[in-house]
Amino acid sequence: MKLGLGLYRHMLTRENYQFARQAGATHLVIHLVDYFRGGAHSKDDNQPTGNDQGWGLAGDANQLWTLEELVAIRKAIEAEGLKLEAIENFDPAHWHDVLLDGPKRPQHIENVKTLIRRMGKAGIPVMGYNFSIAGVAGRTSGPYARGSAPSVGMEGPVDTPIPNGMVWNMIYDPKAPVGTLPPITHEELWRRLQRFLEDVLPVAEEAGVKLAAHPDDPPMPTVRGQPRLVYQPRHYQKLIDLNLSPANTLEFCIGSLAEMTEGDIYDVVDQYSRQGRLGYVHFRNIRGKVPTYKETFIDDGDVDMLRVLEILKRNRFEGVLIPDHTPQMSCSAPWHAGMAYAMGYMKAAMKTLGIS
Ligand SMILES: [Mn+2]
Repeated sequence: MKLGLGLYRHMLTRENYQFARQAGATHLVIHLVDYFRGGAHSKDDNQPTGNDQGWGLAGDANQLWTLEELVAIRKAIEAEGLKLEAIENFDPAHWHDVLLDGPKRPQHIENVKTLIRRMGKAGIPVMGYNFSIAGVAGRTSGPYARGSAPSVGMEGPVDTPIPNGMVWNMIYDPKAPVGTLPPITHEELWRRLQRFLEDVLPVAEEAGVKLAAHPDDPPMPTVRGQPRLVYQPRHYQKLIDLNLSPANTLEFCIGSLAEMTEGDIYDVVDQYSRQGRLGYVHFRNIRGKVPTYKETFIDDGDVDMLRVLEILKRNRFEGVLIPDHTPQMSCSAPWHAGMAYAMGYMKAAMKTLGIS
């Protein structure tokens, strides 16, 4: 097992690569979608929650991530002694009609295939994604964690409809006609996922890239009037069984799984790690269940993280663990301090269990 750190787009700097290495990381997971562009949250916040308008504007629909930029980022990361393990999340600008089954779907499937081929060429082995209409919406932020540390959570369901031109909590068309997205059924959303996997997984296999699916965050049956796919642990089995390609893997989020109302988190970790289908792991702790839960410091939630690690070890998980999100700490570098705390805990836990 390997220790990694996740960095948002605006954090892809030499200083942050060095910070990750200093905190014990050997691997990085990076975001190329900018969740902080023109939205309600500033870059200082580093914990996007957004409002009814989501995180803000999606990227440039006509500009896919280029092979050159992917290679340049990988090299800059390697220059600081780290490996680039994964990119997390597609930009809604590039694939919104895959999620929405809209008129641009053929072009958007080609976009996804192109991005995966470029990742393969650039030597980036995993693509994390979240097949969701509402995306990470409906969370609140506040002084929820130990010592009044700012954190995120949920305080009841959010069912405000999604405006036209928005998907996955980002605006891809600011000029869309006034109105809201019509609701669809759970079955329809599963059908869209199945088509996506059938179209893209053969390309991923050929490119040597694994797709890794994040569960719904927050894991509610519906958010903003739209269905969710993986809001109970058993839905992950359905996702794996939909397509037997070895490139069909999971971005296994302990936090989101523990927020779900069904299942025992240790059984869930055992069930999926035993099948060898974990792409990488979000190693995060929480307190409570949907629709009222809070993200906590890694040692302070409902989940015994050492026990989770023990199960992953027993089932021979060889991939990367990252802290996902953490509460922010009261100092001049709130995000970095929170991450350094989680990384130190994870490093010590791994050492205790004899994981190198
Ligand atoms: Mn996660």
